[in-house]
Amino acid sequence: MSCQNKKTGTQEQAYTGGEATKEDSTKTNRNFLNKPLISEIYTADPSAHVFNNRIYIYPSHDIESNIPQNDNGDHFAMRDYHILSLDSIGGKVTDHGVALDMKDVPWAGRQLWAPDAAFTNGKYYLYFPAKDKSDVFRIGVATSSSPTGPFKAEPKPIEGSFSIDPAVFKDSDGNFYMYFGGIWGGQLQRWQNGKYDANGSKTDLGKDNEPALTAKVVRLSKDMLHFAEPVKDVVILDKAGKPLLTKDHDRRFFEASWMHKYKGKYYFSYSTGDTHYIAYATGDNPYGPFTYQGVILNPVLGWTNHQSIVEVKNKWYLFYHDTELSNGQTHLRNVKVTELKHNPDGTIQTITAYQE
Ligand code: FUB
Repeated sequence: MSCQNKKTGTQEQAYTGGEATKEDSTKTNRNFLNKPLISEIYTADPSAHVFNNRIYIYPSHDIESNIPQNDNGDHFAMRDYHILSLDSIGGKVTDHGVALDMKDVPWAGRQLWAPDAAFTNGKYYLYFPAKDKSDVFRIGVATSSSPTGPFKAEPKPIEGSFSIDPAVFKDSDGNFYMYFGGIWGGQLQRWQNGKYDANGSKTDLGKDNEPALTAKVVRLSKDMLHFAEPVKDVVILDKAGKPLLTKDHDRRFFEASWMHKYKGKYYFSYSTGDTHYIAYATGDNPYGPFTYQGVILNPVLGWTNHQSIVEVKNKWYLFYHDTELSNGQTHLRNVKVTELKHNPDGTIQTITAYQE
């Protein structure tokens, strides 16, 4: 399957497209806005948190698997997690080595994708998606007494979990919520009847004029190891109050959920996948509905785009990735950080990750 990159006008493939976007960057000779945070290993999907006044980044650890690229994202064949930390933005970045290896996750079959972490009850919790032995994405949890691990995985995935990209948000009242899901390779379209449809399409998401598939949200139990309630839809509305439609590729949810709270408002951000934006929508409570507001990050070099948004010492930062280090190989990414600015009316200034 191929699709059009609306920004560049280049043809590219679903979940692949490395060559097309590489050409785009080299042709236009643009300079990157930020440097990779580390260059010894490939890292992606950075979920950043401040724990005890230090910044910790929980990324995917990209590797060259030599698996051919396809719509399923099989070439994203990651096998472990490394945690990064730094004492301030711009400071030295430490790679703390392997924090969790797939061989120590009893239920996992392949593909450790985008993780996140949380701290409470005196423990650190690492949440991660992986395909189980039946090749169905589930979300697991592992615990540690240290933010950098090593983490010990629970013997089974979280009951009732499915799909990818968990992002765990702590609300001001102490409740934790997990946002998750991803279409295409993330398998969300195969869960439309509440059960996994192994024969469901890889990319068919329903009728163009129907509401788009949504991310999911669920409150976590006090022990952080279970869902405390049934999973709900994260509905994104347009300014007229209508749900975004399947055909609205520029605005509808694809993957990479994140939640941050600013001046009492809830900001749900996400990737639009095949149109490569990081977009956001705002609401009045953790469940939404959320109203679409705009683009946070324009397409980067590489097919995927994935963010986290964190306040550090009274400034806000966007952690993201691109493929500068591998010169556009879409499954070999590197994490970066840049400042994010909220306008006085609460909207977010759009970032382009190249220097003008
Ligand atoms: O890293 C594998 C997948 O690529 C992530 O789960 C998605 O968000 C995309 O970045």
